Order: sequence, then C-alpha cells, then structure tokens
Amino acid sequence: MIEFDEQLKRLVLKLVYYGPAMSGKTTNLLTLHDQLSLEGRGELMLLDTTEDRTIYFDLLPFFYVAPSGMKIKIKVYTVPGQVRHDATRKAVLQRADGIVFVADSRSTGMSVNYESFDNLEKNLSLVGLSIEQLPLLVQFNKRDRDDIVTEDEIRRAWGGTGLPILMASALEGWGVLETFRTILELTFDSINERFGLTNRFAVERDDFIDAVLKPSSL
Ligand SMILES: Nc1nc2c(ncn2[C@@H]2O[C@H](COP(=O)(O)OP(=O)(O)OP(=O)(O)O)[C@@H](O)[C@H]2O)c(=O)[nH]1
Ligand SMILES: [Mg+2]
Repeated sequence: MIEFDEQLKRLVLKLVYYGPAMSGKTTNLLTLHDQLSLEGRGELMLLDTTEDRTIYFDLLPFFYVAPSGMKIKIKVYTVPGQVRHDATRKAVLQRADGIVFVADSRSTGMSVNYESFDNLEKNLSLVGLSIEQLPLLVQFNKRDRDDIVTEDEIRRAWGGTGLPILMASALEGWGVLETFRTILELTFDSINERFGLTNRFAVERDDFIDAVLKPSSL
C-alpha cells in the first residue's frame, strides 16, 4: 500500500524482490547498487546473512524530488528465499506496491520456482494483497549458466500467467536495469491510476524513471 501524504507532497513506494532461495535476489540489488548513480541512490543494507543466504531482508532506497516538489522514496527489498523463513517473507511483503519475482533458470530450479510462486500468491493473500492487482513481473535469472531451461520453454510454461517475463544475469550485470525499469513503469502506472499523480502533482513518469535509473559514471 502506497504511503501518500498529499499535504507533505510525499510518496513512499515499496518494491519487493521475491523468489526461491539462491535465485539471485540479493545479487540483483548488488548490481543495481553498482550500476546506478550515487545521486538519488541510498545505501545498500544487507541484513544478517550467513554464508551469503539472506535471513531477514536486504534494502536499497532511492530518493527523487519531482519538479513539482513531490518527494518520492522507493524502498527496494529482497525476501529470504529459504523455505524456513516464511514468516519473514510475509512480513517483508506487507504493503508492497510492486513485486519482481526472481526465478532460477537452471533446469533443477523449475519446480522450486513454481513452489515459490505459489508461496508468493498465498502470502500476498495473507497480507491482504491480490496477485491480480499488484504490479508484478517475472525475471529468469542466471542466463549465463549452461544448465538452464531455454527461453522458449520458459515462455511456454509461464506465458499463461500473462505476466511480463524478462531474462537476466544478475552476476554478469545484464537484464537487471531493464527489470527495475519495467517494475517502476508498472508501479508508476498503477499509482497514477489510483492517485492521478501526473495531473495533480505533475510527476512525469519518464523523467521520474530516468532520474532513478541514472547510470553510475564509474
Ligand atoms: N551464474 C550465476 N550465478 C548467480 C547469478 N545471480 C546470482 N548468482 C549466484 O547465486 C548465488 C545466490 O545468489 P543470491 O543473490 O545470494 O541469492 P538470493 O536469491 O538472495 O538467495 P536467498 O537470500 O537465500 O533467498 C550466489 O552464489 C550468486 O553469486 C547469475 O545471474 N548467474
Ligand atoms: Mg538474498
């Protein structure tokens, strides 16, 4: 649920990277942090990991002030994918405004992708969100590996969901910005529909997204 304060001209958006254990959610955030300009980008918090497995969540915030004065903060979270951290996943999902489902492209990952997607659907309904109404896309990560399912097979298996499906290698650093751009576009359109932002507060979608996605000059 968007936090929107009309008087303070302040909007806070929450995006969540969800998916099975080891699919590359934390690596997506690390890559975003590396590839985007420091301007507007906050510090990346990786919370309590053991052996690189997320136990609580990771968080990367972004800040944007529109020419109209509207202040937008975007909080990007990852959930812990391991099955036993379900309570934490549910807590992180609360009040989400958009979801990136990071699936594992490896052929051994196909059944865990389905299990995790079912788990997402169940947890969304437990926190009062509807999978049909929330901006959501699927990223198939680890495309650099050679033990992966082909893109055709993926599109055949997941096409029926009607969700946007993107390919990526968070480790090599491609597909990550496209994923982030797409979820920002979907989420912006959805808030715009609900609050009429463009009309009332003049936050131009493309300016906003270009500002957030300013590449790092490093
Ligand atoms: N080859 C390859 N490895 C990747 C890619 N993305 C992540 N990995 C590796 O997969 C492992 C797990 O990545 P994480 O980003 O920690 O996965 P996660 O989804 O955050 O895992 P949990 O926190 O346990 O849910 C690490 O060894 C990463 O380096 C990728 O695109 N290609
Ligand atoms: Mg993680």
